[in-house]
Amino acid sequence: MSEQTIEPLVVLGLGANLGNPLETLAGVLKEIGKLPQTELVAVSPFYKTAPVDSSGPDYVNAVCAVKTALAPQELLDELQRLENLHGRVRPAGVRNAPRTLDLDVLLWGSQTICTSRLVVPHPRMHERAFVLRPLT
Ligand code: A4P
Ligand code: MG
Repeated sequence: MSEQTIEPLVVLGLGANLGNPLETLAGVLKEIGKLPQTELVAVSPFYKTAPVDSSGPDYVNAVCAVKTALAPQELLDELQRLENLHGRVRPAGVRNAPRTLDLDVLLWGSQTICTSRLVVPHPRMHERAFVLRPLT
């Protein structure tokens, strides 16, 4: 029997409220689909949401599901590279600053991950309608 690796379903949260959020989310979904060893398997509708513990214009939020052979930290590196590519700025000392693009790892199959760079399931996802609505 040949050996087969079963990749867990990884769920990502996408959010933006600066620049052109619709264009950014559509563009980054294509880029996520082209990441190495990664397949984009599902995308939720896009939702317009009021900022929660944040400021600035309304957000556009969505979630997507991928299968990937990347390790969690490797996927996080790729996601942060895409955030930077789309002009993400992190002003020092401002929590939940408005942003051109935020990519969060919400779920990694049924795994829990707790490292200095990555906590999965995302600790605040269950409190946030802008995550839960696209997930359902
Ligand atoms: N990090 C740890 N765990 C993770 C994870 N599961 N996914 C670390 C991604 N990153 C994770 O992230 C800061 C650090 O968290 C990273 O360096 C990574 O190593 P960040 O993206 O710079 O900061 P952030 O996005 O402000 O933090 P976070 O925790 O993602 O914020 P929240 O809690 O998600 O809140 N309102 C609406 N309507 N829509 C939104 O999308 N987003 C936020 C951000 C607030 N209000 C919002 C929205
Ligand atoms: Mg984030």
